[in-house]
Amino acid sequence: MNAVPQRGANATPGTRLASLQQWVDEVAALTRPDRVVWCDGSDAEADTLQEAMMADGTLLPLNQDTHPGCVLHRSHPDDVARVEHLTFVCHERREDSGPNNHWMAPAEAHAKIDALFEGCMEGRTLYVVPYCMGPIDSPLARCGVEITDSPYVVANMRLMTRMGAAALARIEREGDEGKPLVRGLHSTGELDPDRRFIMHFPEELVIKSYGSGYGGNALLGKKCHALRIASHQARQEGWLAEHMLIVGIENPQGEVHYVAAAFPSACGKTNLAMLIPPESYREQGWKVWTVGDDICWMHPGEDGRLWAINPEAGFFGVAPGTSEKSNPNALHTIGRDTIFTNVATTDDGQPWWEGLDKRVPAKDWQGRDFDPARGPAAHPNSRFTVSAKQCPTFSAHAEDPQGVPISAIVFGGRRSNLVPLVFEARDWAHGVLVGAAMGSETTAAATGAVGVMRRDPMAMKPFCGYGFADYFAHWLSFDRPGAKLPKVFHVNWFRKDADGRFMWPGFGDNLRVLEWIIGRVSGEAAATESRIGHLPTFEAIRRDGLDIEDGTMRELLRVDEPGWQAEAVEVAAYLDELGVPAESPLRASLGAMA
Ligand code: SAT
Ligand code: MN
Repeated sequence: MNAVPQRGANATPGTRLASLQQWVDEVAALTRPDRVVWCDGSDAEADTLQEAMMADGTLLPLNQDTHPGCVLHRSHPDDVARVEHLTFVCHERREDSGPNNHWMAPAEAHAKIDALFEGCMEGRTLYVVPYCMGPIDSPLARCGVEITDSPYVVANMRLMTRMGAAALARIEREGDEGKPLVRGLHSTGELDPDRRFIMHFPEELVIKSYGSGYGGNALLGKKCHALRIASHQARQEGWLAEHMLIVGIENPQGEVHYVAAAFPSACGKTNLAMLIPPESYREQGWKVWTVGDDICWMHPGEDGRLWAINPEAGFFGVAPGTSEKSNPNALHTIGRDTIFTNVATTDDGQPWWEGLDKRVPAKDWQGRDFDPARGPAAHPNSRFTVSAKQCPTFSAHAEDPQGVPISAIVFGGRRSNLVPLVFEARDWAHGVLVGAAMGSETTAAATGAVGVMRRDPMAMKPFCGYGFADYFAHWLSFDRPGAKLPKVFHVNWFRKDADGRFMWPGFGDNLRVLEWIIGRVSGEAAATESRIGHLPTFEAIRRDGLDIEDGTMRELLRVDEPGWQAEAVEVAAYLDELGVPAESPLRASLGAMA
């Protein structure tokens, strides 16, 4: 056994940061790889990695005439999604992880997963991936290092983060200043669902992930670092790490308002982040700019406003349902230099998924001849990984080191009844309550019953790195003298009529609702009061060029009093479940609603 292997011939020479070098050496001694490669993020390195993955079948070619630079990865069929039941948040004290997380004592968790890591990289290469979450020169950005034995993970991290030499330089500089670093260790292991764990140690800023190569389990910069670990750091340092898209809305006067929005999965987050205005709005000069589609870090600025960055550099989006109608910007974005995972293919080697178009695919996501009797051709959670820079609406300010100022925070869910198209919270505490009470009905995309309401506070249920009661208290703490907080709203694009038809067209027409929201921020848009907050007046949402009857619009903006009283009872019970104390301002806000 060679305890500490030599670095590979074509590897960069490691780091001058002794603590980092020591950790990498320790991990190499535990996992026993054949080679250690320090990733520099260069094109040459990416090309070499891609060639090797093409040669061993990790990546498959796609039609280069129609999709230049695009490749296909087929994962193990048992490794296609995040695994919440195997995901642990290991604070020293169980109560710090809250009822919203699976917990294991840190010592036990380390012992359990380290036993799996022992010798797991024999015959493999250990890649050291230094990365920066956020623009490389941003004071709001945070760095990490992921060690992985998966070249597919390296290729994805290169698109999703600022990875390589520049990140390592920042890490070394910050190391000199004694700043902390997030360390993540990942191995695909045997891809055996019985030997799989995703462990987080917030107090140590450590992540350990074994047995999965899937995005949210394996690209440790994403949910593991940028949400679970970062939410814990943010609480300590006075900022917010949120599961939110960031979008800039430009009005005909050329003013841009930035909106951050949280939705549970299957509510069209990526579509909203890349919205194309309806024709009549386009003619007037309205524009929508994409800053991020999944994660938002917000810091209070010296001016009292919240300033936000997107910590990611790319999109890891769900392919099925993406089409010329639902999201032309996304389709354009993924026309080149994209990694597709678990999509189907046409007979001429183009990527294909349900909802794309009317063609019939040749091969399904597992590479078998397509047979509709076996279910969808593309896996329902099939994905594209692509650089955000390729998005036609990518904001010119997305990489501003100071971030963008947030005018409004929007919460939303899929609710077929009760919840109006849009309402505005009365104040910050009420807004936090609206986020805490967020819920969505399950869709066919997830396993289990369809149409069941699941609460998912701020869309953070699987991602909050500490207990929800403490998380809400942290949110409430931003309301302090001098703060100029964004207004908080709730939207619901998914109301259905008695015949089960959607009442609101959604997609680009959602800009009509965003127009009212930013109108409220600038003090121009009209509202009426209700027990659930401020609602648009009947005329306040523009309907020019839209075929919606008055009665439908009235229903979309109606407050169903008995229905909301019943909802308030359920929310109170949910807050009890999460351990929200009786004296929390959330309780008073809820009282005003009931
Ligand atoms: O499944 S991931 O966590 O990788 C992506 C997502 O759920 O947004
Ligand atoms: Mn997400």
